[in-house]
Amino acid sequence: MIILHHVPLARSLRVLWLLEELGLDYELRYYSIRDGSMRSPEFLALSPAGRVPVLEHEGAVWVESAAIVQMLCETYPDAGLMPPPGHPERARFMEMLSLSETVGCLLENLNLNQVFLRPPARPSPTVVKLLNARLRAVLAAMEARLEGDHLLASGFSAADIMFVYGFELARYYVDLDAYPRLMAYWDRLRARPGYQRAKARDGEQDIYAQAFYPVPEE
Ligand SMILES: N[C@@H](CCC(=O)N[C@@H](CS)C(=O)NCC(=O)O)C(=O)O
Repeated sequence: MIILHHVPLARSLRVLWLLEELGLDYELRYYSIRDGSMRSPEFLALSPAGRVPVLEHEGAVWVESAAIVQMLCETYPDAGLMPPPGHPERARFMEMLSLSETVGCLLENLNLNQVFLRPPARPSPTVVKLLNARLRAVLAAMEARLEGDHLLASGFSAADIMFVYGFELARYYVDLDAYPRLMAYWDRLRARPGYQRAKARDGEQDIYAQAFYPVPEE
């Protein structure tokens, strides 16, 4: 039995999409960052830091999306979603897993400042401006680097799943039209049946109340 503990539109969406690409049977358990469900003793017993994703798989409990993605790709190698050790694209794949979490952490900090902070606390316009510029710098670097249809020259891999999740969420903070190659790449990935099945099961997100969060005035 595989159980994915999931918050709609959170990093657990990466694992959800990968489970769909792998064609595995799994149960989804839904939580919200806002309703306290991730602070229950039952959830904290699985994820002591109170975060998703959590994956229960063959009797083991996994946290950290990049580690879960790597473990699943290694456990189900026939899907060919990760270059094995020694493969010429292995280093690039690992780099993309880490880079995806660089994007994830920038988004997390923007979320803290612009979505989750409650009055009387107020975001620092200077910090938000810096975070936003850093996010745009990573996306611009990826726009310049993307040469083919996917992050790896050999085709679709779990690195695309890791990265595109953050690219999609960046739309709340930056104008994605500034990255036409990444937009075309996103369109290609969105057309995948596995992506569409994952989105159909993702659930209603309650993180973002606006379609776009501009940098606040100084
Ligand atoms: N590096 C971790 C980050 C996990 C993480 O921070 N998840 C967020 C959702 S995207 C979370 O659970 N936040 C809950 C909270 O901050 O209370 C991963 O990739 O799994």
